[in-house]
Amino acid sequence: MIDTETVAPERAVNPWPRRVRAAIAGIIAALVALGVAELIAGLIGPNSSPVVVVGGAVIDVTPRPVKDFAITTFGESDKIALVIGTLALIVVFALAIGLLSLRDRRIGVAGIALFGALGAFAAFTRPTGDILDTLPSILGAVVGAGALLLMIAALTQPAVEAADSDRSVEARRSNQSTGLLDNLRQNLARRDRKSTSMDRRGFFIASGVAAGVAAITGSAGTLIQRRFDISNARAALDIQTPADAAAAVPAGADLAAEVPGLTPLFTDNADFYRVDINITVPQVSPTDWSLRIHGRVRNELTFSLADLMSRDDIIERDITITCVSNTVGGDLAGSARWIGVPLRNLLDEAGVEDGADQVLTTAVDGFTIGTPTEDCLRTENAMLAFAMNGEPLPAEHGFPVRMLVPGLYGYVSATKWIVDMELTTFDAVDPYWVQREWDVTAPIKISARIDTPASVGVKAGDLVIAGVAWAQTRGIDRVEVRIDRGDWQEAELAAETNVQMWRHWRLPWRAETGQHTLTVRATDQNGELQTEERAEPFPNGAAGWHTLQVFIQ
Ligand SMILES: Nc1nc2c(c(=O)[nH]1)N[C@H]1C(S)=C(S)[C@@H](COP(=O)(O)O)O[C@H]1N2
Ligand SMILES: [Mo]
Repeated sequence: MIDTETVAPERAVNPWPRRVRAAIAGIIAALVALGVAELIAGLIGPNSSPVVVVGGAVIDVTPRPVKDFAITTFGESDKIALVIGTLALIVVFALAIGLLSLRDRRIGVAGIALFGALGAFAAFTRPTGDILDTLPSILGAVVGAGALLLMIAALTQPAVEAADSDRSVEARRSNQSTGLLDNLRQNLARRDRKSTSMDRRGFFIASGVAAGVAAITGSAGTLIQRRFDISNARAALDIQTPADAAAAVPAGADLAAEVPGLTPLFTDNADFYRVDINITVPQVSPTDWSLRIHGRVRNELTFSLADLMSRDDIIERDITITCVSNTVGGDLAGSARWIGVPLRNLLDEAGVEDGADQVLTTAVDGFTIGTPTEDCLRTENAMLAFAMNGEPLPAEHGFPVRMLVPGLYGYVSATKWIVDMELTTFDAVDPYWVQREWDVTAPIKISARIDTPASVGVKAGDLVIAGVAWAQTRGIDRVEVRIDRGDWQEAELAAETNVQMWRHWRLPWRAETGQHTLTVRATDQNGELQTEERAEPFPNGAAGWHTLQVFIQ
């Protein structure tokens, strides 16, 4: 950095010009503010951390095309990308605040106050926010501003006064006798001689202490926040296979062992795609959890987790779920063995009133989903699930309870961390994504994906083209593959697990060296052929045939 402000002698002595130190002061002040805020958030609750609330607010107001871009570009890492982007912005602002403070420290304080106000506003306006949640941002900003003032003072004050109290007392005394002007002259002379080394030392002490405060408060906050972690409570839950267990997977349904590169029939929990609006994973205590069913019902009901888990109508089913943001050939789909309570039974107990056409569910993250009441009542295996592949639901996938309605995209059916179910109408309320212009109802479209061979690095010879196809609730009837400009060839369909699961398919291929184009299309059991016409995910799911360019060596 080029420094034009400092005088030549200082530059000669000090390798870090004043502006650089001011910028560092800005960054350290920001870290102090964030550290203190994390500590307070540790006392109040993780949903009051400024990083979390500001990130959440940013996600909420991000225009749809940007959000789509983030989900498809960064995939699972969209949240990490957001956090890194936010931190980069904070660093730039903090640098600017430090530099401007050198000119006028009121600007610096105003800058930090603005940040604090933003954090407090975001915390208060979060769906789950209240006035207490503004404290981390406010207190963080106050302490951060104090740290900034101390560091900037060390940079700009005549250091000799601050450092040498004897002299300043003497100076004050002489003030009275010899007058202000003389004294000023003396001071300036001393400052010329000493300021360089002294303000350096003062600054290093001030910034070192501040950095220490940031580190201690930040790590203490992170440690304290661990007490909100539910992993122990989750591990303590005992998942039993219910009497109404999933049907055995038929022989020949799973081709993954025979075809390298093919997606497993069941997705490991650890590999399961995750899509939601949260930066951090909501932590819901299973003992505190309850679900209220209310609105246009005859009997308002409340269930605890124990209530649900001890029922005698529990089912276990294999279901593939899919995100509406999945692009053609994308991987925002996964299959699991779920255990839960049939939604129909719970709604019957509540007694749905006529005309209540929307089941509006709300989660702890404030997210809302609207599902047609008709689908909740009629779709086989629509459930409130509490287990996934033999374990309690992972925190990422909605622990302790989530909703599943086979055949509908996640944003209209798959409420994770669900706590509230209100029977209402579509006219009365728009849920989260509908407010952002996605379609009100969204059945999953017929899809087929080529998993293997890979686009590059494959040698000529006898290969297998294989993948998955899904059309939940209708089932897959046929998969066809076209190689280059050839005719459509019918692929071998693996045995069907059930109509709510995706299905493996494969086609042997004698591949010759060169570039080839592979295209796949599926037909569902209603006889409907997957449309060739391309559609983007917005507003109700991507469409079109998956096409893959492969280079055979
Ligand atoms: N509480 C909550 N539930 C949610 C969401 C969310 O943002 N918050 N996202 C939905 C969307 S868009 C999808 S595709 C599925 C994804 O479920 P998964 O992360 O378990 O794969 O969760 C749904 N349930
Ligand atoms: Mo989704």
